[in-house]
Amino acid sequence: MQGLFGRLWAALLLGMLLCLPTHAAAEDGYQLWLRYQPLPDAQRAQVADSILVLGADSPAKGAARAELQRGLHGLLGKAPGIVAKARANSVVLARGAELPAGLDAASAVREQLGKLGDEGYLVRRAKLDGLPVTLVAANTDTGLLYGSFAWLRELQLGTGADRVALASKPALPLRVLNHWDNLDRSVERGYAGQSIWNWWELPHIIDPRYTDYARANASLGINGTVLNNVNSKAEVLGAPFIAKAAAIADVLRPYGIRVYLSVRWSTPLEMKQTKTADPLDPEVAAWWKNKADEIYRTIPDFGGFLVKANSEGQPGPQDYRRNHADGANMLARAVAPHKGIVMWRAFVYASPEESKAGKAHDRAVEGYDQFIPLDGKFDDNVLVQVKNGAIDFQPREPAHPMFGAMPKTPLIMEFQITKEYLGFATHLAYLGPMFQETLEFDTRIGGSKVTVADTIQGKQGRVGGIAGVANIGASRSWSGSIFDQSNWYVYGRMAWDQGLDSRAVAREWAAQTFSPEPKLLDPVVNIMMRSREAVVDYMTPLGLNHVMGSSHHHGPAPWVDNLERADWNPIYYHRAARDGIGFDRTASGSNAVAQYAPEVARRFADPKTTPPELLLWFHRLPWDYRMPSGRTLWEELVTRYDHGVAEAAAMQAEWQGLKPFVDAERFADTAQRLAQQHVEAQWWRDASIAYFQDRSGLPLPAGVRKPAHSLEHYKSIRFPYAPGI
Ligand code: GCW
Repeated sequence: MQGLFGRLWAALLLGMLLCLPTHAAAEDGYQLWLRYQPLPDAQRAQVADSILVLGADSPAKGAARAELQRGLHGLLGKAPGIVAKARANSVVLARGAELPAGLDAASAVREQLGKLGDEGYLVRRAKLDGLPVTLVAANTDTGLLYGSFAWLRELQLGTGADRVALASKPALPLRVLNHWDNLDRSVERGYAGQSIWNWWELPHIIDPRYTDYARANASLGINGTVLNNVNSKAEVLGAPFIAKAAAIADVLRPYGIRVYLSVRWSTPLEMKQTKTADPLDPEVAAWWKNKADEIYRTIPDFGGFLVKANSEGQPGPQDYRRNHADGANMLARAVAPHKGIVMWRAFVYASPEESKAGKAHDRAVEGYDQFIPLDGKFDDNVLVQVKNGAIDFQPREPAHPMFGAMPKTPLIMEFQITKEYLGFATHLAYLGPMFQETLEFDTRIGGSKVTVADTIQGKQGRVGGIAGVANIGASRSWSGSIFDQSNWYVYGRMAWDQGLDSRAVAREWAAQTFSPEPKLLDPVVNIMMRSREAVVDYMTPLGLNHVMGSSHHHGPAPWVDNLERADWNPIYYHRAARDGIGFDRTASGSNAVAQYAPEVARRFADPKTTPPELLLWFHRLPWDYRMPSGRTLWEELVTRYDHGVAEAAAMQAEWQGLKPFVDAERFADTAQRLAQQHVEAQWWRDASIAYFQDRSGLPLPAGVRKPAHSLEHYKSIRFPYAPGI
């Protein structure tokens, strides 16, 4: 009996212990990179324990002060005082116009602020009334908020308070997230749970999470968010949804974030308030003007509209034989009186005529073909939003030829942060190197170096921008996995500064997300930096693309050949047969290479000068084509698949070594995902090799492992309930 009681007691005690909130239990990823863990003793010196905010109060200053309070409380273990007069080491927030008389460096600060624009900031040590302080200065309250976040970031990275000296401003004025969130809270291509926007409960019930969302974005300098899916619905522009959007805008405003809406072209027609959606019809234009006025009455700083028109079944001006400029300009005129903008997407892949004629074409040339003739025809407040590559967010694409080809039109870069084609939230793939690769791509427009980043900086006094399709959802970790948070992070950091190095950003993110301990940082950064290339290798090596499962895009399906449109089928993209593989985009094929500047076109026109990573994107080659490695194309392809799988295994092994440095919860979650990634990498490799071997009719190179199953087996796998569709 006693034994049984003893055991019961022990079980009860254990149960109680397990229920106690422990430090590790809090590490579910919710805090993102804003964890503010206690600083080591050596680093505490001169970190402020008091905050002095100068000048008139404002919501943005309030947000900055609240973040400093939260951050310093975490870093120092005690709440900082809010003071009315500087104390030793106070952190002092002041706009240029509010710099106090007793500040020793005032004129130098003013001079520097002169170069930092509306959103830039300055953080430096200074003396105020003879006392050493940390000064955060900016020209606007939003700048002060950004400066506060930047200072907290430096402290989290381990920089001593006396050594922090920052001056920064964003290159691009428009740094936005695109949510593909539907009104029923499902998220197109979302792998992190439902939409964070609880449309049903809005506008009366405000989830505190909206504020944490705003904080996370403001910490990176993201200053706009498109709340709803580009596959939009007319209801978005009904009064109830405008009120909901207004409630979100109220929460985001202090954080310098404007809201935008995706609008459906045919809205007035569907609402039965006009008889057509022809952009040149005065009744239609008047409807949009009234609608814009109505929105601005409730959201005075509303950003504007994002539009997906005549793309993938969405209605648009071409339905009325008008072009994209006709459509964009009509909307632009509706928002122009309120200083709003229109972001018009260039993701189109066939004109109506061509679809009708069933003409064989190259999907990669469509955006350029439809938009380049319109250069110079867009109103001043229209920006054309271009995906990073000409097909569709593949693991690797060459930069879209539209960058650099529209000298009179400001462009927005559209990256996809959510990993629709890179393993959802299961696979670890840090996208920093991919973003960097595109931004650094040399368009050679005009014969000298002009990077893609240069081409989005705005033209002729008109601003450019950058957009990222969000990977944010209602899951506790926001992004579905811890490492997917790094993709939100690196997007935001590169949106602020396109010159940042992806490795440095990975380090920054990892230091804040886990710890600045080098024994942890080096391996984590190593895993991150090899991860995207691993995915490319086991999914789409050598420039292959669009070989994923139909519609959900999960897993390999290079064999698919029966979809309604030719250019939805994987076989359209890889063209593998007995005599070779790849898409000929040279003059003997679609001549898509001619859309690049001559120097770039020349490089891509010749397989010998095309980087192997893009070989089959531009060329159709025989299986025995000799690669720079000395291997045949077939051998090289198999080698790359194997390499991708080996990399997935190596990432998994490296993570195992990190157990002593990572809290149990995040360690286990990541370990499970890496294990599953390895399994799926094998599957990708096996199914792809089985299929391409069937096409090429070639034996496997010596020593290469046979696929685990028959091709028929891989073809039979179905995923009727995959997420994100
Ligand atoms: O990548 C494709 C996606 C669609 C998406 C479309 C687009 C929002 O598969 O889900 O639709 O691109 O960018 O419009």
